[in-house]
Amino acid sequence: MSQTATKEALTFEDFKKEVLNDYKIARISRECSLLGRREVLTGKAKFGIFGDGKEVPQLAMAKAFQNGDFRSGYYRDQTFMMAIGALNIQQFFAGLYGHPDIDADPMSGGRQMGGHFATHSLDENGNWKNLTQQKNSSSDISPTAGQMPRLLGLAQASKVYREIPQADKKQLFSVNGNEVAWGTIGNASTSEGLFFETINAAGVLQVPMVMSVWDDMYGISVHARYQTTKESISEILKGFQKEEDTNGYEIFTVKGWDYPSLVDTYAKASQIAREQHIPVLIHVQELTQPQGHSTSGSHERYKSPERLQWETDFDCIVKLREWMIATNVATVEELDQIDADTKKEVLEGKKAAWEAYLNPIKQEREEYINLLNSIASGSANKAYIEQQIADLKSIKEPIRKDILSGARKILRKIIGETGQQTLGVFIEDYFRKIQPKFSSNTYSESSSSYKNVPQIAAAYQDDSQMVDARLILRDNFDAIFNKHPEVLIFGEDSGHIGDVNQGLEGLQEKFGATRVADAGIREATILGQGIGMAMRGLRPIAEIQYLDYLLYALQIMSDDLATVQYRTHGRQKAPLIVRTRGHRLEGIWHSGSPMGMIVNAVRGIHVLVPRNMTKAAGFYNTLLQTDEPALVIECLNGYRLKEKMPSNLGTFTTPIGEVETIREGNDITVLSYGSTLRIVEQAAAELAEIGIEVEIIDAQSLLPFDLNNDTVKSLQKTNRLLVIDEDVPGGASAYLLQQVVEKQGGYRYLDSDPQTLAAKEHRPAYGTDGDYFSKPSAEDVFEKIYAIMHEANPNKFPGLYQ
Ligand SMILES: Cc1ncc(C[n+]2csc(CCOP(=O)(O)OP(=O)(O)O)c2C)c(N)n1
Ligand SMILES: [Mg+2]
Repeated sequence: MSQTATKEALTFEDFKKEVLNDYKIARISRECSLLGRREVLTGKAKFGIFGDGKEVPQLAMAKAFQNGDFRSGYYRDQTFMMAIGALNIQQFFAGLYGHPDIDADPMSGGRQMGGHFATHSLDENGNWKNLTQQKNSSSDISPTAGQMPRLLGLAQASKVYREIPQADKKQLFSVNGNEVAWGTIGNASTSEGLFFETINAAGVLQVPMVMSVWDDMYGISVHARYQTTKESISEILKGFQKEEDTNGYEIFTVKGWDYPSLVDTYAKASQIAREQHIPVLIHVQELTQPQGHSTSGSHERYKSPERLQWETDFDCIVKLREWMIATNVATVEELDQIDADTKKEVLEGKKAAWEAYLNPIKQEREEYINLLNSIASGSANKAYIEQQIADLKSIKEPIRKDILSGARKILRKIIGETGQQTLGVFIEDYFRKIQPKFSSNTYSESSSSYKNVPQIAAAYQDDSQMVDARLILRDNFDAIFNKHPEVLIFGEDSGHIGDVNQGLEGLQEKFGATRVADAGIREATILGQGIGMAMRGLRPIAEIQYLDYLLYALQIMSDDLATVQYRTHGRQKAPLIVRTRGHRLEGIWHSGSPMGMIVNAVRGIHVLVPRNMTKAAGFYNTLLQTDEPALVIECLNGYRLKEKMPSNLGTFTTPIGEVETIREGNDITVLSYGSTLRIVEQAAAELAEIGIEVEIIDAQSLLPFDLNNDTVKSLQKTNRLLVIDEDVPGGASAYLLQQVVEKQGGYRYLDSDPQTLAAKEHRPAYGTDGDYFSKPSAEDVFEKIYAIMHEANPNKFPGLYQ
């Protein structure tokens, strides 16, 4: 053989090996899907949604996927995860069973149903790993297209790092911005607004994003003709095609069963996105769903016999196999051997996963039964307990609920017996041990938690000036940008004019249009930009112009941002700061204060409501020292009020989770926050004139609220509580009441009804009278407090309206 021929032969051998390996991964993945479905149908797992029918394009995507890259995808991507080495058979089944251990189920530690994938960006202490040396997947969420906004940010991070390499201080996140963010989405889910919003934004931003649409013509039972105009997403997105002198996309279409074309297309897409930062859309057509959508239904109900036959014929693995035989990559015998081997391998992996899941529980059951036996022997309820033991023993595959629910029932029966204490201790210990498996990591548990941020008060000099409060924010942001190269801010009108209230005035000129940037009117993807960039080590501040428009972003805050740490068991984080401004100003959509809705939707995110701009600036300074996401709501009517300019800009902090007493008094405690405080202060001054001394507490941090229990200490002195805000009745005021009366035990100190004063139930009307008749006024506050005092001491405070 000549040298060239040897080389060619070698290359063919290498190629063959690679394809055979791909085939093997596809087969493993398929076997997992088939066996996974059976595990659900036999009751071992609760629900299954699998990647069968989508294996081959994912192999192609994995080939183009490099270290440092990120995936943001959905539940069909098991083959991809296997191909990049992030998911093995045992882990796949651990996820399906819900094994609540992050080492067994690295995707979520049993918290998410199977099919929701992730890699670990953080080590077990919450410190960043070097993401440039591993293949990364952001953690999936179930709401369809919810992965899209985050994808935009993951892609944008590369662009930012290419331009500002010093933002990657420890070189953990990027090598010259060469990383591609790979999105996957089902054809039907492209109907969601989030998909279109993301597509447009990425076209504007020109970021290295490759969006794959897995098209199987269906979204559960609903055919493409009800989903997509012209039944083709690539067809209708043609206007996004980049032309010579325009921005835009490269758009490819490819058949999902055509292995060589797929490999080719993905290689091209990767290069275009990686090198030129041009987004790419790959419409992968003619995919199938061999087992239907999920374990909850069967596709024979809605697919025609012809369609079902076509799906059998065009199954991507069948086609890959045909191609391998036709091109002499493998013989039928070789492939049959692989099929047989993988079947065995998957079966073994499944068994190992089941045992690893079940054995600890069985062990716990055994220990519990031993304890019960000893309790039974001295119990008047011996027969009952023994029956319980027999019942529990008869369960072939016990779960922890079986143990606990039985134990708690027995406890009620044996009150007063010697075994009561033993069993009580067992139950409490068991909860202490097991509960964290299901409840840890709602907030950061790392050393960068807000709890560890040192407090620094705002400092003033003799000649410190009273200034328009917006200047404090502006100059503090200036200090922040100087101090932290990884910080960037973006939002509607945030760049060129420096935000609608000029809190960023002049900063774009100083720090550049990447760090202080205008964004399109698209709140959900502004939020997503922030999530994705924060997941890649930047410290984004996403600006939502007005609190009233946060609703567009609230879904993604709630579903994605708030759950990042929880759903990854602390192995991913997105320390994004969301900046907005709200509370009373003018009319229905510029006076909103829907704080109850927000605090109930975003547990996992800090919700901070500073009463002035110094407090707000202090919150930003605190947050940049933590690794947690937060929402900061500035007072819309406070930018032009005067505040004293601190001298330690960028340094002073406002504590998270602490209240501040801003007026002392003995008669009643008024708890409030934000813009309402100024009205409360005015009323308090008027009440002082008639001998009622109000203690005013600024909540300032709604999530978390008053961790030192300072409010209840105030109640111990005043014995009266009124919570005032401008949310709807029963909104955040009800939340605060629950915190003080129930959580802090405030009811014990009350001599009067605890009450709330909120805005009207409707949205605030326009104009000064609209405000007066919609939101609490100083007179409302005065009279509400007066009425409480009247009830307590009618002689001293005769009724106002008789
Ligand atoms: C926002 C939202 N609405 C509805 C659902 C329920 N749901 C889950 S998957 C799905 C169909 C998705 O179809 P497609 O995007 O084509 O993906 P495929 O499953 O076909 O791969 C629906 C309606 C959901 N998860 N999220
Ligand atoms: Mg589909």
